[in-house]
Amino acid sequence: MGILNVTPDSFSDGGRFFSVDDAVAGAETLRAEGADVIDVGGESTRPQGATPVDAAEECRRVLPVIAEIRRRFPDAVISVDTVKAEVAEAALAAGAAIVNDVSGFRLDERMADVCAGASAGVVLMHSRGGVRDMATFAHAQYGADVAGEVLAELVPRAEAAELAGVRHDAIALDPGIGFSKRSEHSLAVLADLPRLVDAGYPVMVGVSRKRFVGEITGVGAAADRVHGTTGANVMALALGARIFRVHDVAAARHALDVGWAILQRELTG
Ligand code: HH2
Repeated sequence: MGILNVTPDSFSDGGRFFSVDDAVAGAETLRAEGADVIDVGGESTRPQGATPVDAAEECRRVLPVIAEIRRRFPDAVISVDTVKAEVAEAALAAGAAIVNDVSGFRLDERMADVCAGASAGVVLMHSRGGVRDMATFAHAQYGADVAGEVLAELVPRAEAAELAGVRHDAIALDPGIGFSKRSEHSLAVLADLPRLVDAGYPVMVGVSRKRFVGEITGVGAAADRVHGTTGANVMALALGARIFRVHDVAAARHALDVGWAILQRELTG
């Protein structure tokens, strides 16, 4: 899954794709590099002072981009990164097929109905708090079993979505790396990914350029964290993750294709 942030303030690439033309060119590059899904986001959750935007502004940012990607690349699979049902509904109508909700359907109770009604795929990510503080440490309090707490908070979200009519096989779970988690918490949930896999849904991870990668490698500039990101992605693959949300698609595609070929003992990525 290639990341297309149509925001002025995302933590590592804010402002790059703020016009429709630039965003569509960005989507074309992500596809050419091997992305199977384009994840379009119009609201940043960046750690330092994310500014929530209203649904109208978020729609203004993402809808023309989604519609144009759909028009230019009819076979593209588009997801929309939003916590708002109004935005999800409009994005699905404009051509998105997947709703990626970093609140795991916590922040807008209409999300499940909207996704069920449109037969959308959904990504339910673990986080705590609201858009303004979910990527901070405000709610990063855990006991000894971090993955256990993430599971206890995330799996009921999936069950509630299913009760509202979202199909079981339309749901993926994401532990929310760096969301309401210090780096040690992110490492703990990554090491324990098999427990998340055992919950019975495909697992997605978003490790790309994140803080824990910078802390381990000593690379300060987010855009320069590609090699550390590769290490995290390949390890996550080995531990059972199957969807990888990344900025640097070519690096991830190549590394994960090779990792997958080893796991399958076959020369196909
Ligand atoms: N991380 C970010 C945003 N959306 N969605 C999922 N499912 N998993 C993630 O780990 C995830 C996500 C944060 O990264 P980015 O989009 O690069 O930055 P920003 O939040 O500033 O837009």
